[in-house]
Amino acid sequence: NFEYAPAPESRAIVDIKPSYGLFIDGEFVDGHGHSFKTVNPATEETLAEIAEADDADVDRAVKAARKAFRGWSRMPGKERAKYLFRIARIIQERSRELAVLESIDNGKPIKESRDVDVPIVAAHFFYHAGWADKLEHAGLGANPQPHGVAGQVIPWNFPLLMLAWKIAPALACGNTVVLKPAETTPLTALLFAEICQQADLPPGVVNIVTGAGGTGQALVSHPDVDKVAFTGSTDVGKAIARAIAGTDKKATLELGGKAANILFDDAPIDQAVEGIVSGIFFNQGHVCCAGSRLLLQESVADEVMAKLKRRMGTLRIGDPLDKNTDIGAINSAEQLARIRALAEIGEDEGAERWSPPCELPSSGFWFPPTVFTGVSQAHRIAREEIFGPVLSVLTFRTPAEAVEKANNTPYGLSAGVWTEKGSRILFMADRLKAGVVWANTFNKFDPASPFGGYKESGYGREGGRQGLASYLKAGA
Ligand code: TXE
Repeated sequence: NFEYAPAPESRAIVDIKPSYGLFIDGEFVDGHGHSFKTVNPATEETLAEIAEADDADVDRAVKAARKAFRGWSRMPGKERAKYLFRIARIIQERSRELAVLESIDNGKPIKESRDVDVPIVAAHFFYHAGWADKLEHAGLGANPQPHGVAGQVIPWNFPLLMLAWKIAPALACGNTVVLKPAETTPLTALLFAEICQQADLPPGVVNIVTGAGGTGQALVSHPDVDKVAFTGSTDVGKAIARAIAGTDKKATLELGGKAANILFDDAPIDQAVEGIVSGIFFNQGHVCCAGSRLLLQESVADEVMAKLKRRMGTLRIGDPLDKNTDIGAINSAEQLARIRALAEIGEDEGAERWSPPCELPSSGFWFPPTVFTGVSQAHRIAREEIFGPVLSVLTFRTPAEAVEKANNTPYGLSAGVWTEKGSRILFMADRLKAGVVWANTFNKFDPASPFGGYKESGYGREGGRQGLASYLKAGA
């Protein structure tokens, strides 16, 4: 089921430079440190050489953000709104370019970057532009104030979307930003920097420092950063919490997940199978809220598994720029190694592994859609975030058992419930320890809906009024 259909015309609409500097104080500047390469995960081709910001570069960026804070925070909200609306419109105008670049650097299918990521990115800027002159309604008193300089570190799974989740509310509230994109996906953040220039955003309001974990560490622990926002692994989230302990920095951490997608016997099964498939295979499963555990009511388990396997057999894996592709490339060799290792552990622990027959490209990083049955709660593939296209299936008999199994994880980011019974949706939503519970759908996002976790999935909310409040201090 694999057809390789390169789309050179798509590749041609992006202008990837051989090397990139840092974006500080409204300009691209050279870093003092080393550089690193970003590669196309579908081909392993080097795309560009990227500056690695060292401590002095991070300090320069924080100083630029501090200098810009004075003017930006005092600017009337309706003026800040104009800049955010302008950025949102430019994102729409340059949406094809952004989508293609995102797919090239990240490996995700173009139909996802084009129809999901980039439209939601624009929606985030529009939504927060609307808030910029209405902050007195954020629920924090008549005159809430921004924190100051926000140091933001984001992952590689939704490079532009995570940037929008972080930058749009920060700017709407009058903060200035230094953002570090992930080392494997810096290109769209650097294109966003160009968009800031195009929108005439005052210099220093947004600064982009590229680099790996060391750059992120220097940023979050910089003494002049007032607010830290991080999305990434639970281990790094805990390290950041330790690094800023004892300071007065505010922090929001959005970490891993191991969501249960729970299917009851009265569910609309065909619709549910679509939700299960997109729940785990969307974005190659590189999704913190992915429905990576499927909980099936025993009486329908065989029927669902038969339909699920048939549907998995129709998924097309391959060139991210082919608009028919359903599953693109795994973002990096490191992530592929992690997925492979956990899948092997699943087999060693006795679960049954199945993938549809599929041919994988010979270069690049690929993993077939995979399902494990016969999984018990003790198995590592039922407990640890795999962050790849791998689904672990468990069964249950009663709603209470489903709740117990769904909550039996250190994480608490999301869950899905499939049932025709409204009362059962309420029963489950009330008991599931998850920041979001979807009913008869999965992976739905809206800028007005707060998103965030319980337990080791982190703290704080992004999106909606609650997300906005995390960028404000209570006022008079
Ligand atoms: O994450 P890291 P990795 C999970 C997922 C994945 C695993 C590892 O399970 O398999 O994490 O991915 C920066 N101080 N998630 O290694 O390292 C880093 O440069 C400050 C879930 O890529 O957490 C990057 O910009 N920053 C997740 C960002 O943190 C540091 C999304 C995330 O990278 C740092 C990604 C440090 N000490 C991975 N070390 C989700 N919640 O969606 C690294 N970074």
